[in-house]
Amino acid sequence: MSAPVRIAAFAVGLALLFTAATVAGGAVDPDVDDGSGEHGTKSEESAMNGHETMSAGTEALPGLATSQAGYRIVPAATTAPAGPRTPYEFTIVGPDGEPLTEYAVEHERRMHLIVVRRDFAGFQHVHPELGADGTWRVELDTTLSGTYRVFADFTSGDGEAMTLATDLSVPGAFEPRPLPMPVRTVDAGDGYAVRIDSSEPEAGVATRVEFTVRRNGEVVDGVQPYLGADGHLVVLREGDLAFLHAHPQGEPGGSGPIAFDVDYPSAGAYRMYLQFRHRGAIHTAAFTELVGGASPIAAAEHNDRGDDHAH
Ligand SMILES: [Cu+2]
Repeated sequence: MSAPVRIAAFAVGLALLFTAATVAGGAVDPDVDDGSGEHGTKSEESAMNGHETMSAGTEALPGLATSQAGYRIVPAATTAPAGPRTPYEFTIVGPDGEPLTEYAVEHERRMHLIVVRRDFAGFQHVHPELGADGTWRVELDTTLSGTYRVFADFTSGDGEAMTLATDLSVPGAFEPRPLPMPVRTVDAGDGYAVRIDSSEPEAGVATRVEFTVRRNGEVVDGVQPYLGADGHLVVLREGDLAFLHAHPQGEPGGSGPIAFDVDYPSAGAYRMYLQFRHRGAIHTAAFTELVGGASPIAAAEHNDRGDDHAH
């Protein structure tokens, strides 16, 4: 196909996808869908009646709230200077109003802190240290200016598992990055490439997602256990950055692809970060997945812009 023909075909495909997304929009948004196709007034009625607004996929998705079950995340500051090693402190305040000091160990740690800029740039997964007074401390890479989402993933000493989130703003010139296009194989740096394989992702059904790690072209068999599994997967929904828990399949130290079951709560675009350990180092591979009638607008925008944002 010549270049102009390919571009034209791409534009037509885009238009079709845009139409499909517009049509599907009402059907896939649980807050709006009432089956009648009359979205405006009916959804307002539903909201007022309080029914149909808590259908599957909308209730208590992790990572959308600063508080849950009486627990809340309290950052020492909501802004931080730009820099590669920026101190960050926070506490989890319990239902009794006191900083929580008792935590259960999950995936080998008492606290998992996931930090990512709201446009999915600058992903970090760090493990803060707990002070005797309940203050968690860690250093973050805030080199990129903009607003970050900070997810505290933990289980209280009482066994309450939750993901609380808050924003962190870093002043300076903000260069938003469009959502990367979905591709099957991504570069994870240091000679590593990771391929994603999954059945057609569908909202509301556990989707098996498998990752195959290659190093310098050769399949790596037997990655080292990391946080009690062969890999760690963080999945975030575009738009609101809902935080999905992915469940690793198989025993740590297994051979073959690294497998997870992912529960996508809705159609949409998702960014997922696979972390694995090989030869003593942690590597991260980031993927974009489009689930069930997702709008690829943001991804297409990226395609139009090409490598403008590659530094
Ligand atoms: Cu962690």
